[in-house]
Amino acid sequence: MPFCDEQLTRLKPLWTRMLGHRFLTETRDGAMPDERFAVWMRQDYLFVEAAIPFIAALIPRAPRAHWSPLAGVIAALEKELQLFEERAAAVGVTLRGTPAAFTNHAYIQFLMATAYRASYAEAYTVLYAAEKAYHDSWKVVRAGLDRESKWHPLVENWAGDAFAQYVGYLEGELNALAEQAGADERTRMGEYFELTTKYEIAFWEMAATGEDWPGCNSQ
Ligand code: MP5
Repeated sequence: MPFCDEQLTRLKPLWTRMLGHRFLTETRDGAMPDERFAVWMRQDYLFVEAAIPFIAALIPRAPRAHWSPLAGVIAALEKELQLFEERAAAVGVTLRGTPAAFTNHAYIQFLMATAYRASYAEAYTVLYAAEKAYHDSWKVVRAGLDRESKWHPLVENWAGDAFAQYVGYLEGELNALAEQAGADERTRMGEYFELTTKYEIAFWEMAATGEDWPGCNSQ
């Protein structure tokens, strides 16, 4: 079985938990308070920004055929940041000035540590799992969201066809990397897949609860 199918089967209970998270279902049903959605926007803006040096750090380690696609990912991330800025301005959300929440901070550190310390195939696993998680998650939201919702342009960014194609491309490349990997590396790739899925769940939880740093409750 191709690596991605194998992992998505193995991690089905976690994946189901992620896709059923109340942040997604309440956003889909129009029940998510704007202020909670804004928490997600501010945090994800920081995450997407941090994804740029993550991708940039992969390029020197990537096979030649991945250089241009990875450069394309950086360009897409810059466009995504503009989309956040445009939406924030349209709905009156202040994007900047909030520090990274605990979970977001940890996830960003995990990205960077992976980029520098893990193998290329392991780091590519994190990239694929994070993108696939966002595509599947926002498809849950899109399935019931009012087309007129002010959040629709953001939802469409990850749930739409162009993103589906990109995730499909990553999947093919990751399956090929896994084919070339030895048994130990393939096992570690599975561990990175699982950790990334857990971070994605934690990210929805962070947004839904407006998480503070543990022990530093300022409210
Ligand atoms: C993505 C994201 C998708 N924006 N935020 C999290 C927490 N996980 C995955 O990645 P991108 O870089 O926006 O395509």
